[in-house]
Amino acid sequence: MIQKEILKKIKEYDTIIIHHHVNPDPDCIGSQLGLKYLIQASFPDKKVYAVGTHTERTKFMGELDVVSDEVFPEALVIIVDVGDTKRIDDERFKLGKEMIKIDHHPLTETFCNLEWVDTSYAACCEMIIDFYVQNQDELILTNEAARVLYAGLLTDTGRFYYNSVTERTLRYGAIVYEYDFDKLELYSHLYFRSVDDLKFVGYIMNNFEYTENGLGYMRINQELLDKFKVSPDYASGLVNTLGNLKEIIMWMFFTEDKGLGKIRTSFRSRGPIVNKLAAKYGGGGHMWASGTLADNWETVDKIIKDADELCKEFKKGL
Ligand SMILES: [Mn+2]
Repeated sequence: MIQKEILKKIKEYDTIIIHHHVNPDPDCIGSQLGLKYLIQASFPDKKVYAVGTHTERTKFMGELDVVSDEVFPEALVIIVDVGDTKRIDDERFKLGKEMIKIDHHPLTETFCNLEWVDTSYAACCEMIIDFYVQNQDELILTNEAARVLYAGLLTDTGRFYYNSVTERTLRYGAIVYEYDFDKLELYSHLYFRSVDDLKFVGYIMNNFEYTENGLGYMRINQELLDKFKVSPDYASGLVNTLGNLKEIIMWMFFTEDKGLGKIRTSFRSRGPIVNKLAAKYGGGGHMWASGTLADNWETVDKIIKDADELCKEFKKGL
């Protein structure tokens, strides 16, 4: 069983470095820190580091570590919630002695000694909980681990709502929920928003565009971000504002990100499969939820055209 093989490998190393993907979401940080806390509590002599950069949305989850280059060559590197090398935060992952990947996205690239890739998990945090469950006799789950793992489960499943949720997801949710952490405090970080933020949502509701084929989309440029004083992080996280609409089967958000010098693109769907389209433009993800970074607004126009075509084809097939 791969969960046991991974534990065996962890036991062989004194130093473990865990990496997440660029622009990490709560599931990504939850699985990274959850795994770190789990290993640390179970093997206090090991040095376990979580590297990379936080986003505004994930800072509340816990501190990340600063690790110098010399630490890598003797370390076991574990990569969570990301399938391809170009999306891994902190490229020093390559310097590790051995690498393990734990991911619930469709497989696009194989580059580790040990890869646990399984799309049947609704969240990478569900995989980390499974890793704990399968090795319960040797691992200690703490309150702080349970807290971040629960955060990842909530966000990657839309609070246990998406069709990726299984009976296992709910059971594993119950396992971590039982632990002693402040649920209200957690929700306040994940779900509370400001009046400015809400007004921005109102603007989206009044100004998104949609086609007769069932494609809905919103373009959010820098001017708009400045006007409503919201970050690209927050804005792109609002993509599901266009979900659950009778007329719309696929919905997308295009958000300018000055820091990245690109336009963040999110694809969501309850019909056409979107990850192939994301891959065509250099991205990837799940069948009904994926994303990419577009270079400019001309590329955005092309993506909209392709997406609309996909919707049209899909409707023909119904
Ligand atoms: Mn995830």
